[in-house]
Amino acid sequence: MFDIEKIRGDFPILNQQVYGKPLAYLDNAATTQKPQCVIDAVNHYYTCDNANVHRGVHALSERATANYEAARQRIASFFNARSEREVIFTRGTTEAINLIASSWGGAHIGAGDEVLITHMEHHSDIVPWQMLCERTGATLKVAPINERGELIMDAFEALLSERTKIVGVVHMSNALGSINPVERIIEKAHAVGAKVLVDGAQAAGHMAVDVQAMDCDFYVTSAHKMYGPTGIGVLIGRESILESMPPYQGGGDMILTVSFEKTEYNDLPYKFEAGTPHIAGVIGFGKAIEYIQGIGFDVIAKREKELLAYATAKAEAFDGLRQIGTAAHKACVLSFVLDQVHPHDLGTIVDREGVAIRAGHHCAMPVMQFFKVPATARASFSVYNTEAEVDSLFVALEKAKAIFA
Ligand code: 7TS
Repeated sequence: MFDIEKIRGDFPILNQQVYGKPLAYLDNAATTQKPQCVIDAVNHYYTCDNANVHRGVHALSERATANYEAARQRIASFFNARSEREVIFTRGTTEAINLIASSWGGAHIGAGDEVLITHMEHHSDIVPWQMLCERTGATLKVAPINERGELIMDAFEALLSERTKIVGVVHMSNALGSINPVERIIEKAHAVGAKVLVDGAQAAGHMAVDVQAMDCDFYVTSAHKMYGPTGIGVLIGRESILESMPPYQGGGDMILTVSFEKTEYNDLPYKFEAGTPHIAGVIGFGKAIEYIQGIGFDVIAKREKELLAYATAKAEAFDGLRQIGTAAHKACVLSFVLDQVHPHDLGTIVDREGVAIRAGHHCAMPVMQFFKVPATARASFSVYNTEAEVDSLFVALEKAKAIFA
């Protein structure tokens, strides 16, 4: 049985007022809130176990290392990685994509090669590829989207050729909510010999991801969008590919031996984890995954689908509101513009009503350019949200409309 009061009780931050109004936190695509168990896990690490990992001989370091590696195991099994060797901790999605573009791209991309992305990528799946192309003389190709905010598959396939070396595709768009047919994309890309990186920053907290079934080469995501801490994320890569890649950064922990003549790199996954990692973050990430598993994606997805349907029906009935992103297959995101009200003004007015949304380009400026809007207002939902919070949003929108009428 789904017990919303129990779930909301897990998130202490939700129980507060802003400007004298109950908080309605509808900015989950930017970052989700953290349940008490994640806060406690981070707190416990610093209170009882704080020590560096992989190097100490003392009890605290052994405990810290055991908890750090247990989190890796949990995350490996959550994403169905082939082994923990495929699970590399990064600062987040952004760093993971930069790691691939720099390390894999640096080794495999040259003049005349092509990198293929889509028009709905987040800047973090655009700019690292632009930097790579600038460095190597490769070309960045962009697969188009339609007016609903869906990838045009025929056009995507037509852009694939033996020149395509890697495809970067977002699993779920943060600006539109569109969910891409990643399995089909991967199958088509592999048919021309291209590798595929899937940006799972938005998707991984909302749906089960099985990297083996998906058959992606790289899957990347951020813990903070799945109830975990900020500053920590993961790159799951195919072991054979990771083995062939040079390290991204040099330093401690990523080596076996160092001399001035020759340095021997460490095995996977440590080869890509230079320096003292975000130990508390990893432990908190592991706990966040445990929290998700405790509720289950069947429950989470059903609840979030209900919320999106409820909000979408209200949006359709709202005079002067234009939705940006109406894909047949979408989740959790209601992006929109209101006649005569700039999204930033909208964001500020609804904030005064206790409703937290995001207004802006959502680090997806090409999406804004496609829809010919400077920005959108975006409400994004999580399992702990309620229909009453959606109602608060629409009451606040009515106020904004009245102010600007
Ligand atoms: N990719 C997608 C699809 C995203 O939504 C984001 C963050 C990133 C990559 C980057 O993740 P990071 O954890 O490395 O920053 N998206 C958003 C958002 O929509 N609002 O704030 C951050």
